[in-house]
Amino acid sequence: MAQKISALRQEIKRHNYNYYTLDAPTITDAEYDRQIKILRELEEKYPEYATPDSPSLSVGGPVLDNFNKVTHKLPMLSLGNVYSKEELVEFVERIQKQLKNPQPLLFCVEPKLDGLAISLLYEHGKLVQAATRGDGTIGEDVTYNVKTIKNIPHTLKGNSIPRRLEVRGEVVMPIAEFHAFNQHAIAQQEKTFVNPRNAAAGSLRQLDSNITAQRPLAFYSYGLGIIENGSLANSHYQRLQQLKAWGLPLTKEITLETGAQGCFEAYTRLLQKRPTLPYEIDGIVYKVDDITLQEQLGFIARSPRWATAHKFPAQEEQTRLLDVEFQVGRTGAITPVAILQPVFVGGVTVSRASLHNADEIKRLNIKIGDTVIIRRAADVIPQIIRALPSTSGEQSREIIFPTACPVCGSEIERIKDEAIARCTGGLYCAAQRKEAIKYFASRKAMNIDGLGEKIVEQLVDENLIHTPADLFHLTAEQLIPLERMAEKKANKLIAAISQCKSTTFPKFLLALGIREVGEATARNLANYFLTLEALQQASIEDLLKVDEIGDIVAQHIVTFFRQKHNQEVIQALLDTGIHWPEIKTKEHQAQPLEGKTFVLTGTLTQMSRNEAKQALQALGAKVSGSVSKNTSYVVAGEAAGSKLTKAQELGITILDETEMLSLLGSL
Ligand code: 5U1
Repeated sequence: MAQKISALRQEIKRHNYNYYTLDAPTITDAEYDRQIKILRELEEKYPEYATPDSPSLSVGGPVLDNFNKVTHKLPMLSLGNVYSKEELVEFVERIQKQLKNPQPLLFCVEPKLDGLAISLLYEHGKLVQAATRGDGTIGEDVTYNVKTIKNIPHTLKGNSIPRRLEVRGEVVMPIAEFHAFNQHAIAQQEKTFVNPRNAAAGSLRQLDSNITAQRPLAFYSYGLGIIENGSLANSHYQRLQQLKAWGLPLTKEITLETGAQGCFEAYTRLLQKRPTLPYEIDGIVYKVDDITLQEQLGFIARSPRWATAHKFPAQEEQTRLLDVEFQVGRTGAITPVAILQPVFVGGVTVSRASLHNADEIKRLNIKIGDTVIIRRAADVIPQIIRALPSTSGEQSREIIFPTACPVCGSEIERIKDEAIARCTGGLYCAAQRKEAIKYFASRKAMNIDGLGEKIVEQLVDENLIHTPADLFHLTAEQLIPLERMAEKKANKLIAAISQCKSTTFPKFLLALGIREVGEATARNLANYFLTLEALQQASIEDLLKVDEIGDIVAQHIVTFFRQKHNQEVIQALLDTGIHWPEIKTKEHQAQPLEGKTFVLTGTLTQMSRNEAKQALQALGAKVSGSVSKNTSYVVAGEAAGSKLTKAQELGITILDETEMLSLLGSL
């Protein structure tokens, strides 16, 4: 029986390879499904023959509470962009100059898939871990989900596979599968996805991998991370071909091109081919093919100098401007919003677009009834870029900016030299109250789980709350009559409101919604003043001593704390029992690099050596001028010389600038 099961597994794996990697299936889907079914039945009957890499396990793993974090040993970088042939030529010339090599360079050219970047770690040829890119340094462990993607091999095939091998690439939902999935969802009255990218991301971030298993995802490799105990070709193109030989999927459109001209021709070809490709792409990637040259070129910030993405032109569509609504924001800012005849552009249906302010309306010279051009580049909010002049005729109607707030009727003021017009109603204005409370409850502020926008709007409309402090006096009985609110949900929300009372000082400060005080400023303020009382009493001069606070922000802060109703709301919030742990003074702050000695060598590109020294010292590190066996890390910038060689001889850990920055960022 063991032999029969093993043979069936081999056969199914071969079909997977033929179907997903070679795009050349040799059996029908129905026959494939039948074989999987037989294998599952046999494995159930004979559990003693179960193996962890069985193709039957490609569907489903345990349901998780949340994803574990994975630190990428080598950061997952992002790509710089070029948008024109001129910028491409400049990119190539820059490289040639740096390499002091006027000869035409060879580039590996690949489609840039519009999906989700992922890292696959193979040990002894077995897939042991899969992680999302995350912030480039820390991603999420999505191993169970990735194992359900049919064209990802659980075991590599062939010879000379490095002992550890990290493969990087993109997970996508192919366009045809995306449409089929959505059609099915519509028929079942289930949620649809707005575009293939969202579908891929949403499917991969499921805690239940059985759900991921039902989503038609595919993976395509584009590079490597860690390579241990193995040698690979010195050409990026050859390395990709080697991945293919080991069973990893590649896109079909990868080519080798010479110089900027060759790259541009590939760009033109791919742009033409774009509508016929099975997956969505948003550009093309050019990579210096020679790995030694890549290493010489190095990185700038979090992008390699040896590669760039050439974005395809943003996607544009035309539609009609049906009306303009005026929205009132948290700080009273009045934003004109275009109401559009719905139009499918850049992968989503767009029916509204911000017109930003009165100046923008003037600049665009648009009227209600005009035909307008909407642009929605990948991942960017839709924009009206112009009106078509021929259609601005008699039926068009002028857009009139209101002089009174559309929500509370208060006067609208526009401060000289400011583009934004504001309602002067303050917390008298229901719109501002709603936005202030939504902001207070938001994830980055007090993080009240379950207090969505619709609930806040109802609570304000029903006069159940006027300020954020009122949230803490709500009862489940008051919530139950609200729309789509049952007893269980109401109790859960009351518990979440109560739970949020335990917070941090920066989050509380952020939640107050002081103008221009975002997360970073709130953190700086908290670290400087340590207590709310000290901050409340701060003068403009005191505030200007805080990192990155200028005149305008300082003025907003002072004005905020001076206002009586703000003082009352703060007191009411504190009276509910909101509290946070004391902030430690600089001297008491953790010194995570205490006991470590760093040596800086070579030229750093993103900060001066002195800045790097100060940043390291601030975390407790010692920075020395010479390498010895007591050195913990050597940070090697560009053109590092004898210190780097000595560090290599002594086996000391060497960090490049990017790795040092991620280390600093992670502490
Ligand atoms: N095809 C392709 N996409 N892509 C994305 N190659 C590629 N390379 C990338 C990224 C972010 O980064 C490496 C050059 C580091």
